[in-house]
Amino acid sequence: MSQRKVHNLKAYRPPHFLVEQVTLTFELDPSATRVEALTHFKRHPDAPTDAPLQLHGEELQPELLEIVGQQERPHYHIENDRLTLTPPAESFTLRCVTRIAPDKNSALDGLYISGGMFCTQCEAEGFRKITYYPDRPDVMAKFRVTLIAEAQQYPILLSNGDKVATADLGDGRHSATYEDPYPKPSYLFALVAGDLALLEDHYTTAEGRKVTLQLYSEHHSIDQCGHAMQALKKAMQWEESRYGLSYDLNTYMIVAVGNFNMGAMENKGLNIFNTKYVLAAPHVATDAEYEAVEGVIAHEYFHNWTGNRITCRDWFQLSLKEGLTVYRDQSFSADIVSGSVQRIQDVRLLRNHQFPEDAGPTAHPVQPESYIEINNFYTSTIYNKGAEVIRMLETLLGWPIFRQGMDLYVARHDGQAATVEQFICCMEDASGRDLGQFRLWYVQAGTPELTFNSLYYPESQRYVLNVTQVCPPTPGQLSKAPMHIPIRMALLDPDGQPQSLKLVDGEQVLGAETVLELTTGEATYTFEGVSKAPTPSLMRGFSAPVKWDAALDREALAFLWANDNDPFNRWESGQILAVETILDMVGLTQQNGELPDLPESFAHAFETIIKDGKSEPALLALSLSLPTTGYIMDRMDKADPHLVYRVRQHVRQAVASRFRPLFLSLYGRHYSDEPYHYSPANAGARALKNLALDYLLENPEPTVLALAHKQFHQADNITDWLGAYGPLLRCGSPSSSELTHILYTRCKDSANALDKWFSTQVTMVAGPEALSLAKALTQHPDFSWSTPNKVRAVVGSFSGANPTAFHAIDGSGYGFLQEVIAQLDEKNPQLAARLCTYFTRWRRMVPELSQPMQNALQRLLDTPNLSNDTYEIVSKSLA
Ligand code: 0A1
Ligand code: ZN
Repeated sequence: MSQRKVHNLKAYRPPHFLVEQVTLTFELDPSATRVEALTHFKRHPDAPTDAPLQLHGEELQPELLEIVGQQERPHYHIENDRLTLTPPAESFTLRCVTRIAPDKNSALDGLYISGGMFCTQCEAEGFRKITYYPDRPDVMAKFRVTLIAEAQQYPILLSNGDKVATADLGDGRHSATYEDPYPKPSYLFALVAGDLALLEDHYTTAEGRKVTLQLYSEHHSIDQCGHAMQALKKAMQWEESRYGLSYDLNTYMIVAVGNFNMGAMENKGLNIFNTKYVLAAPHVATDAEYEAVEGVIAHEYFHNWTGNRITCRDWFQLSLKEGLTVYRDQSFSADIVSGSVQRIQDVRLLRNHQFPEDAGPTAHPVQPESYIEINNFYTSTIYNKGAEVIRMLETLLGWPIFRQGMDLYVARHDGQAATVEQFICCMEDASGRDLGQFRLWYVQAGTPELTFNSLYYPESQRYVLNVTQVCPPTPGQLSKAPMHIPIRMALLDPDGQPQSLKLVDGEQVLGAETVLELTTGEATYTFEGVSKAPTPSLMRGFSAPVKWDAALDREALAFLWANDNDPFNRWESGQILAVETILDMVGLTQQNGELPDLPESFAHAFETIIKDGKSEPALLALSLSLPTTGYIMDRMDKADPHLVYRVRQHVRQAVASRFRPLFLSLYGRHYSDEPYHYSPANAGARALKNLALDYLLENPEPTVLALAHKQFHQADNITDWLGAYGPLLRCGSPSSSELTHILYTRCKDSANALDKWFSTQVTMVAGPEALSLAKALTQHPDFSWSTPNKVRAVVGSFSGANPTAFHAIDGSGYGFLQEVIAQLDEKNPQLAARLCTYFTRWRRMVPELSQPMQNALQRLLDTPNLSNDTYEIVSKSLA
């Protein structure tokens, strides 16, 4: 790691020069775009008078560099992607001309071309690939941007802010000039030029200002933008009513691009989106994607306040905008879809991605201390754990005070580049509380583990709850201090009703549910007046991002699965029961060499749930889903994916045959011939119906096969096509290749639909065949290594969603991924580095797998000219 530059939070220093105004002129040409930057610098009031000006610039050469109004050329030198210049005065304007080749930019960072249009991605450090500039978020400037391009090929020219001028240049080219009145860091700069179709609408803000909403996409997909437009309007309205914050420019633009490394980007007034999170039509997007479009549209919109108006001082503060914005988009989705379903999905995401990250070699705090490549830190820890930390603040302070803290944050820091510390100070000032210990959530990595123990004393009607917390060591942090953990809890009576709570020596009766605040390594709470032996319902709503052992027996878990009035805990209890049952069966299989029968206790509990007529269908679908192979593996010291997969499948088959009539009836009840219409209720019904079909196809006898074929042939939407096609493929139905062909013809005109055609195949075909299929699909004419969505669809799905194929005992799956990463690293380091995360769990695998996984990582480390991105993940994984 020694040769690579490490960036440290402790080394933060304010910039020597600030930028008041930057005027950019782009003469757009795919292979030779000319960029002229006129940047007006002013010395920072606290900077030493002899401090030089330092600008970032990567893969650039200045064609011209001069101080405006000065004859002689300035003294400068360029070293290690930095241009250092002796400033001529306290304030001056620098003219800099660079020439760049967007058509060669395969990293999709900076200015590049996607589907024939010019577009940009400047977060985190892409702007320095466009021109020399202080490319750091604490330098906020007003931008004026002129775009010049061939009028015929690029009729649409867009940049941040308001369009203030247009011109026909008379030589076949035209221009447009934009001004953004809000000072912003360079990472929020964006431009787009292309032949795009437009969907336009309007929104009137709470103050009565009319905002024009524009959604741009390629012509053939503009009719798929309506859902995103509705989502945008809902998000604008929601933020006004929940936070009193309105949009601040005249126009809000969103452009959908096919080649994009991430989900979307919140550039001021001009969001650029991966098409996956904009386009929605019944034959193109699944129900889950309809929901994701709403969530991501809202996320980017909410960044306008939490990210753009108030940005980050430096990249160590990334979670200041990301954790907070994820928390806000999750609350939005909870309000427009379903609070309980949203919560369960958010927790599943956290457990499947963030928990393994926190338990592995790349674990880092929500506020990291150091990094080699900032692009590696757009992680589940920064985003999802960051959101949980904000949510805990809301839990601890209560919504009204939390909202006052938010108001204070906006009032104090609007227009600034702020820090996590400043955010917490606002919450302290609004609440009058000391959040000193709470700050540990930002600086300590690792997932705390709670252990509960309890005893009921019927004579005294007292209930004693003891809890301990420990946080396992993580790289660079061997011991941890106790955290401030909110424990939302209730005590349920035998009818499942919460009993009212009163702590011994406590002044007040706490009501039916309370939040205990654990601040020490161990604490004991004694409740009095508990008239009936209770079942504790702990960590309700997943009140903290921790693991816990509630020390409940199977009977209590089954009771909670059926009766807890907290929907999250109802689901959670079923998951724990399933994990414990499967792990027991794994143990027995290891001992006896054969699969044991499904325990009756689990079957009974499952039957109660499947017969539950009260729960909303979406919730029931989640409740009946077994934990993923990955999640179960995370509970083992040394994980064997093949064994876990086998046992999990065995449980699925056992449940499926035992409850066949019940699944058939669920299927029938939720089947609909109505034309597709997305709504949370319809999506829930389809989810439950497709879950039933998925179970039924574990035993593919003729009636069930007929149902699946009928659905596949008659449905008018991709959710139902895949709901039938995926399990048919898994069960090896003889019709598979014909269905694959039919599905291809239905999907071939939509890149996003095709992505699912690719990914379903590599996910559902089990065993060694999957690898040859994945390899063959990378040769398919519709596959492209330059499109991250395609790489994720094939290579990502193979590595992340097909455990038996990826973890093939001969190491062939690892070899495939390793070769792909090594090749991709030259073209697109960000994408390559993300794929490395499939290797990071190697130490926790059984030896026959951890060795070949380690070897694959070592081969990667030995690859010449490895990017910083891939180097950082690989070297940390091996350390
Ligand atoms: N800020 C965006 C995500 C994003 C981050 C990095 C990118 O390139 C390295 C691109 C997008 C968001 O949170 O939506
Ligand atoms: Zn974000």
